[in-house]
Amino acid sequence: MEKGIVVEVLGPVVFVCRYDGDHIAVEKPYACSLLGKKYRTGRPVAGDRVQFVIHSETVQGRDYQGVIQAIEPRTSLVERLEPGERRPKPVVANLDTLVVVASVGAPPLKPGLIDRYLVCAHHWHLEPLLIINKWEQAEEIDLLYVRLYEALGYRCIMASAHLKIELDTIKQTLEGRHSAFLGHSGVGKSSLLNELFPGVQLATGELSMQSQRGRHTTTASRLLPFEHGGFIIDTPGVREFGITGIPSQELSKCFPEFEPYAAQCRFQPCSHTHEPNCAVREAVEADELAAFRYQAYLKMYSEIRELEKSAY
Ligand SMILES: Nc1nc2c(ncn2[C@@H]2O[C@H](COP(=O)(O)OP(=O)(O)OP(=O)(O)O)[C@@H](O)[C@H]2O)c(=O)[nH]1
Ligand SMILES: [Mg+2]
Ligand SMILES: [Zn+2]
Repeated sequence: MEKGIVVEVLGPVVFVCRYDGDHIAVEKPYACSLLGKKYRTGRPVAGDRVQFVIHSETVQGRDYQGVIQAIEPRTSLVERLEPGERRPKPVVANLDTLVVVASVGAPPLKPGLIDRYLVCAHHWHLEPLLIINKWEQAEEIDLLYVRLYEALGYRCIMASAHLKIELDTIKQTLEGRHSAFLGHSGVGKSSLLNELFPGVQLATGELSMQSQRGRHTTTASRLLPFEHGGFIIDTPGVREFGITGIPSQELSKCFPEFEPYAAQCRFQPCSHTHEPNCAVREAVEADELAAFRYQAYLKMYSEIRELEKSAY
């Protein structure tokens, strides 16, 4: 039996490199098959640690070089709900750092989406990092948002894949870490990774002229190992990110700036939506808390409540 890490999943084929917990072997990944529905965690995703047996066989006309025997327990799992879906879609596992990639210009900076990823990072105790790409197109409003996130304690790197700005900072920050690039389609996740990992040629896409949105160029997550340890996983971009797996009463803990106020609410617990003498709402009204963050909270809260109600 070998220990490995899942670098990519393409349909029924799970690509695995050997991994001793420290170093990912520099090798062509083994194309592995799955043992039916035998895994408690469901299907493996990029970042999963697995046990596999190296063994050649042909199944349904496909050549495999191994079989996955078990998926090891996950330390974290980023999952999302697609619009209209009920079942969460797992995206990546076992991160220690969640990198939210956004862009300015096209697609424009979307704080509402950034906040969803930040919530996810807090829930799983992942270190958040914000990368704002295409910074050569930044306008005043973009800098304003960056300053707000920085004031909340989030580290922001303003970068440009095209002009090769801040690429060394990104590399130095993420080397040795287990991270993934998550964000809206078309912000330049794959473009940045092509610059950070010479020799890797991820597909990158044009923005559609009509909508100025990304076109979902990346369709499967792909793990890229650093030479001296750690990795970054490229993930397919989204248009929306439905929160899943976070109970409504835990949501406000994922907004760290609410915490000092939440302790002073009259009702405990307080949902900070309608209760009288809610210190969080009062702080928003007094401009002590950023209104856009509170709006993001309310939106996510009502979405989660809807799901919770319909689950009964
Ligand atoms: N102006 C500008 N354009 C960039 C920059 N980086 C990437 N782009 C362009 O943005 C578009 C989308 O880039 P991708 O790397 O495919 O974006 P992505 O985030 O991987 O998109 P998905 O795979 O769909 O999630 C391409 O046309 C890139 O050339 C940049 O720094 N500045
Ligand atoms: Mg991509
Ligand atoms: Zn409250």
